[in-house]
Amino acid sequence: MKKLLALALGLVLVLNVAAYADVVIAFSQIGQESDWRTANTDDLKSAIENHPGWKLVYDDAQQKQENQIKALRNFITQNVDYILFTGVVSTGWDEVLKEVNEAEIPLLLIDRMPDCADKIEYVAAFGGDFVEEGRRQVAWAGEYLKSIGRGDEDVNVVIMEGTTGASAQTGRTEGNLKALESYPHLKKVGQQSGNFTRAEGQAVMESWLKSIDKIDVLIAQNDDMALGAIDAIKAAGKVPGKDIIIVGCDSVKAAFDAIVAGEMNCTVECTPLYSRFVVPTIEKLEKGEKFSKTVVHPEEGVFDTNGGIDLGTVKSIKAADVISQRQY
Ligand code: GZL
Repeated sequence: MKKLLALALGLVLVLNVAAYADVVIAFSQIGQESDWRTANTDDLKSAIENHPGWKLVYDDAQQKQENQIKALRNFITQNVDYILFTGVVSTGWDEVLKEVNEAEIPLLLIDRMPDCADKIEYVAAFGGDFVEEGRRQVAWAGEYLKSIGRGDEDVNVVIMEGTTGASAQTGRTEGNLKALESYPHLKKVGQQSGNFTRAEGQAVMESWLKSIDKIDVLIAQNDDMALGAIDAIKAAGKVPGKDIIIVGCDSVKAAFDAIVAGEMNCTVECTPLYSRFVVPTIEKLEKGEKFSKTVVHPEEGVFDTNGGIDLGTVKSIKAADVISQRQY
């Protein structure tokens, strides 16, 4: 009788533990280089940590690829249930992501795509259409200048690129340069990386202000670099948003504040809020649903001083009209 009781008790214990076994979701994050990245991290961490029965294993790589590779291998060793991954650069992931595949851990690509995406297995990918975002930045500048009667004036444009080799940088640069072909009066006089950070954006603009006679338009591939450039422009005694037209990307709150203050002219949206895609995908996977490598590019907006600039795929919205609704 005692043995039977002990057996029953053991069974209840095992069932109990099994019922509460967490789904372990590992997230290899690039770092904390920008407001966009912070919003992306906060959104995914809180959604996973607050989900019943889910546990987060998080790694901040401080923008170093070797740290991400180490983190991915640790996730494999810990035999986590899912891996979320966005790469600081696009190359150098083939081997470690194949190891993730061999470990049969479902991989979800967030934000940036690795170049080896076609050679590895992943469940789904969620990220901006970076080429279109780059196109929109230059098209906005071209259309804005036309709207203020400067469409036929040759103007000098500098392009401040994101982290060299990141898919967000390569995509936006492709979109920037392609769009310049449609606006022959926009003359590119500078192109340099500010590594997606405010400090480096300020440093690059400081050096440009010393080395380039006249800058009329700054295309900054994220808002943090645009805000750093604004600091440099003001320190040089020039008026940002007027002497130099400033177009950012990401649509973070600080950019809306700068636009409303008249120090910035436009920001092209690229949402960092991916939990709305990731959570339902994992919930479906937990129920046994299958996926075939879907890629989702969320629809985005363009925000500027006055609104109404038609970019073909989207018309700009007046930043002051929506600033109170912005979440990050
Ligand atoms: C874009 C993302 C970029 C942002 C930057 O999806 O990868 O990285 O534009 C961030 O702000 O650093």
